[in-house]
Amino acid sequence: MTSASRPVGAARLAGAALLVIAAMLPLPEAAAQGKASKPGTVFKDCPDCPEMVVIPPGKFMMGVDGGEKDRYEGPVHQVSIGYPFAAGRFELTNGQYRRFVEATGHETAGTGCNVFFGDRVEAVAGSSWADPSYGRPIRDDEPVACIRWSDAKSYVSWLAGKTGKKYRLLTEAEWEYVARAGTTGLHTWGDDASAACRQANIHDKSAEKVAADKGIKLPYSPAPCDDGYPDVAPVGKFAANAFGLHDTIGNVWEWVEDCYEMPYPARPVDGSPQLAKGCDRRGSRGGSWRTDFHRQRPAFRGRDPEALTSQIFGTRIARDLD
Ligand SMILES: [Ca+2]
Ligand SMILES: [Ca+2]
Repeated sequence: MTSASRPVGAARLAGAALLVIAAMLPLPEAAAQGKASKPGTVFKDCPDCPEMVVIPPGKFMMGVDGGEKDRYEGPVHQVSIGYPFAAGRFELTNGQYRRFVEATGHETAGTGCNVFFGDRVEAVAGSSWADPSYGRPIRDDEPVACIRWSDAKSYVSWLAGKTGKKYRLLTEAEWEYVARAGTTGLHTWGDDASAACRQANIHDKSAEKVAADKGIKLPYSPAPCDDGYPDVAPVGKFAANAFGLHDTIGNVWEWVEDCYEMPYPARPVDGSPQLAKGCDRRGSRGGSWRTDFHRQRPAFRGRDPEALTSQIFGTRIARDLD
């Protein structure tokens, strides 16, 4: 079900209206510069910069004492984030990434992006963020995909230079904190799996039907609901979480700063990234429109080589407050 056709509560409508009004008004100077650390404040540092949301300091329990074979997600440990920061309200979009590429001439190298063809994945020569092989042109309001971890890093470095602000990737702990947004269960939508399609563009019944119509039996089961998007969705089509962020779970995986280390080391537990033990793989979080439903959890830890490009891999940026 799309947001356009979904019944919307009065409170949500009021919230959306406020955001629209806020977007139309000149930003107060403090907010425009990110100095207003009131949680939930939405700001951007230039007219076409990504919208950022102020996230409050807080504590949460990171991880799950379980996971798939060889993918232990624990030990569960308390993380104390003692500072406010800003996180992208949405995944980084094609339009935002395009401005970076046009300004810098940055090239995404590689042999081609990994693309899904039914039940198999194949690197397609010539495919790239500009053409992730959707079989149609990309839209500026869709999340950028087919970017390497290093491309995401190059983007935030450029944006930091352009704005004079401390843009960076989210750390793995920060990502789980903002994705949980106060929830403590396995899934952010609770125990009712059919509720997933109101929150996230995930592998759903619409995706299963598109595959079935082509005679393809996918290797894993969809969510027991229809989210209206068999493949990637424009950002912000699904409900925001309690921090005001959209699409943390689903749509595209989001590269984070950390080196993947399993199990979690004893440190850090203060929101900073785990970089001490080497980076043969980087963290990626949240699942995607083409991910097994059981991985669509805030604690699930993607782990992939920095140079990987995939049709279902993008990012979400962060920024230190002044
Ligand atoms: Ca979907
Ligand atoms: Ca996502």
